[in-house]
Amino acid sequence: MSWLLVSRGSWRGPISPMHDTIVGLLEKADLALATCAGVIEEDALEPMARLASDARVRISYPEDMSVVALVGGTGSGKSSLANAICDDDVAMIGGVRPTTEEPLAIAHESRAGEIGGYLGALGVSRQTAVRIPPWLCLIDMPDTDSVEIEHRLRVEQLLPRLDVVVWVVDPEKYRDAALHDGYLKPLSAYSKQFVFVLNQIDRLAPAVVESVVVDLETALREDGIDSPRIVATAAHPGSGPPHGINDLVEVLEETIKKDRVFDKLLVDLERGSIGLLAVTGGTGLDFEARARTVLETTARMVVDGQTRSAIDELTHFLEVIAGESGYSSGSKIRRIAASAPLHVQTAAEKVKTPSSAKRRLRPRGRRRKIETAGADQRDTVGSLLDGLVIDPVRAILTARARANANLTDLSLSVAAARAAAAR
Ligand SMILES: Nc1nc2c(ncn2[C@@H]2O[C@H](COP(=O)(O)OP(=O)(O)OP(=O)(O)O)[C@@H](O)[C@H]2O)c(=O)[nH]1
Ligand SMILES: [Mg+2]
Repeated sequence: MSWLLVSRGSWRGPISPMHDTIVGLLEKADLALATCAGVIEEDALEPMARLASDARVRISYPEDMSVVALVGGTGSGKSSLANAICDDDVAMIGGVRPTTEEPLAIAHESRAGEIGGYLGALGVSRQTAVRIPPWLCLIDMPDTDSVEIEHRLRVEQLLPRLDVVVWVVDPEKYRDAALHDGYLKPLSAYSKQFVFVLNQIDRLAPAVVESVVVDLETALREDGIDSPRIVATAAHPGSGPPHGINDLVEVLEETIKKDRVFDKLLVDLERGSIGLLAVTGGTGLDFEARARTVLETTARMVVDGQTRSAIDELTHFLEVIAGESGYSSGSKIRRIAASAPLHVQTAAEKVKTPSSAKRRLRPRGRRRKIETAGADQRDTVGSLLDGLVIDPVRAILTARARANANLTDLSLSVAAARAAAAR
């Protein structure tokens, strides 16, 4: 992959060609969000809006530095791993659990300033600069299985905004259901951004390590993670130096190499747009033809004095369309359906139909006149109901179709960008 050197005021390192693609996708996301406003409830739009704004913040910071978090249960050895990677005692490790209360960010001395603003935006205020690889910004996180509910919330809040997550497990808890069901299964779409560490292998007989790694791999595959990257380490063994740390750094470097910052954003955007497409999809294509038929039937019923049947016909149609539309469009259409009887009655008042019985008694010439008058009346009723009832529904469906078109465009563009990134 070629890298461009682009000046961005203060130089922040090379910008990947994917940068422009992401900027373009975020513009499409903005457009889609704007057209979804009023079509989809704000609550449903919020995750996508947050995602787009988070992504914008992320790409304004160096893409050749990756924010890598150490995540896992208490006592698995996250802080010990951070220390071993830095070859320094930056993080407190301990026997009193949970030890790490607040996330601690660790970056290279020469580059800490470049990423500090992003860490601040993530709410990571404890930051330290040491000699770790310059492409790495490590975050030692509080535990995921904590009795301290705040720890869990912190981790869950940060997870979507990290570039790479290192899941640290130990030989006892690597099959912990809370980890697999609570985190890994729901997050398996992001597995390209995951690295797994089986720590504390010094506590296992050497002959057993391999089988535990295989068992962990099986558990991860069951979570939907196809090719998990697993590294076996001893960050702070009972005796001797740490083990497997270089392997871990190598795997991290490999994971980060290929535009991983962007992979994550693409997965997020794809998930977001597909989720919203499900809300806006479906209805609309044959609406006009169906509406015309219903208006003709309803108008005929009104002119024939069958107001009750006309009301039933029209409201039934609106209920069907509301059901097909669902979500907030559905409830808006249902509100229109509720006011439809009133409009049908107004239309009936307007044309005051002579009964068909009376019509049959009239002489031929007059009857023809009445038939013409009936057609006029049907037109009057039809266009009245079209304006009062069908038009507002049409407006709702048009807005929905516009939102759907923009979301489709976004999701197709994201899929194309993902395919290009995979090549
Ligand atoms: N034997 C052995 N002990 C380890 C290893 N790594 C860490 N420990 C010990 O495990 C305990 C917990 O380590 P920490 O690094 O504090 O664990 P943590 O995951 O940061 O824990 P929290 O901050 O509570 O989430 C400490 O007593 C460490 O000395 C290892 O590889 N082998
Ligand atoms: Mg810790």
